[in-house]
Amino acid sequence: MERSFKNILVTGGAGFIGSNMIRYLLGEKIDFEGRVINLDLLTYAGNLENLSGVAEKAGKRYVFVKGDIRDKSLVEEVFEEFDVDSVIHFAAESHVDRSIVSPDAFITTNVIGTFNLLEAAKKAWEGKDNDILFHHISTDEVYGSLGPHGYFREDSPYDPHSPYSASKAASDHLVMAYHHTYGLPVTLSNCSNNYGPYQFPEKFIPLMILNMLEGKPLPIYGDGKNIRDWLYVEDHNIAVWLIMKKGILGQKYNIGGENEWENIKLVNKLIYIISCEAKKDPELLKKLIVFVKDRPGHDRRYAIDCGKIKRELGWRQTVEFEEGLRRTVRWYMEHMDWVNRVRSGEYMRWIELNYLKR
Ligand code: NAD
Ligand code: TDX
Repeated sequence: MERSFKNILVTGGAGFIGSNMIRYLLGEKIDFEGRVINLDLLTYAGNLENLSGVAEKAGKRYVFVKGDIRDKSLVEEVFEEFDVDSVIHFAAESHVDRSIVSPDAFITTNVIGTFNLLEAAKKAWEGKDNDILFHHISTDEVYGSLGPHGYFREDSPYDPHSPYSASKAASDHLVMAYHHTYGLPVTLSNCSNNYGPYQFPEKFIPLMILNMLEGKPLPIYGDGKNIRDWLYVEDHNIAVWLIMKKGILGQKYNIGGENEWENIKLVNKLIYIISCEAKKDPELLKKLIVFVKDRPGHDRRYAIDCGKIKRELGWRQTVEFEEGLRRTVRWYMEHMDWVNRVRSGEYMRWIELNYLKR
């Protein structure tokens, strides 16, 4: 039997994956007619422009609340006011490099924030047993680093290496503990590296695209042979929705691209695509590559075994990598005004003026 929901609380819905998820939830492609409540603090990574057009089109089916998941009473209020029956918890500090420089917000948002949401869900849902669900969004990084062989499976041991992945691992454990101890209906997914429109330009793919378009250096950490498994963001959203509808309570599902790339090979692929899409000389783009000091504790390889979600829920990746990269490159080329606003902080100032903190 499939679950159905009326009021889905999406945390971090103004970020990269969360905003793509909200477009998906309120779009034509799925069988959801309820309401989405987007709770987001609008940190440097959260941008309401990522949802432009959504509120107007969705009418009463979309509500935005500017707020902090670290604020326990606010989180409880949101559950009560909007009769929340399900949560898709994206909100997090998400950039590994930032977690190395200043880990504090990673601990407070990713760990305490998740704890507050679990407590609020437990309180709000006591006595209810139908179609309620807390879905926690996590990452493959909790499993640590792989050598040249092998894959992360759902039963791989946790071995996080950065303050970011350690904070995500802690939140995963809390989510599972609330299921085992209190019977809270939860599901959890661990996904590999996402790419696509609206990704903040600090992350590898948008950073490389923009630096190529602007003729800036392309900084490659270490020897450039670290490997990531890339998935188009919409395929992540499709997987999350399948888990929410049909996933087994208390279980986790790995989601991955089955698409491993060494960083340096990926940069060369992007050079090829940008030379076609933006009519740039590939030889000049190659000259922009600079090998820089490695990230401390840099994980060597991530690779996901996503056999479980394929077998049990019938999920498949739908966007082939070159097609996804071309779409992404075109999106950034057509949205340079967005890029300039999120990079300059202009948008943040605008938000301060236009949204009163609750
Ligand atoms: P993002 O950094 O683009 O967005 C995070 C969002 O959370 C932003 O809108 C931000 O304003 C909001 N936020 C941050 N702190 C908050 C707080 N205290 N209260 C309320 N809102 C807050 O991140 P993303 O790349 O979209 O990642 C979303 C989730 O997916 C994260 O949990 C991340 O760990 C996970 N994930 C990301 C990837 C990836 O490749 N990007 C892969 C696997 C899992
Ligand atoms: O300038 C760079 N140069 C470089 O070589 C940057 C920003 C990154 N890199 C390397 C580091 C990684 O090997 O590229 C790879 C990808 O880096 P990020 O985009 O920072 O991603 P990663 O560290 O792999 O983490 C991402 O995937 C898992 C997301 O940021 C996390 O939120 C997610 O959980």
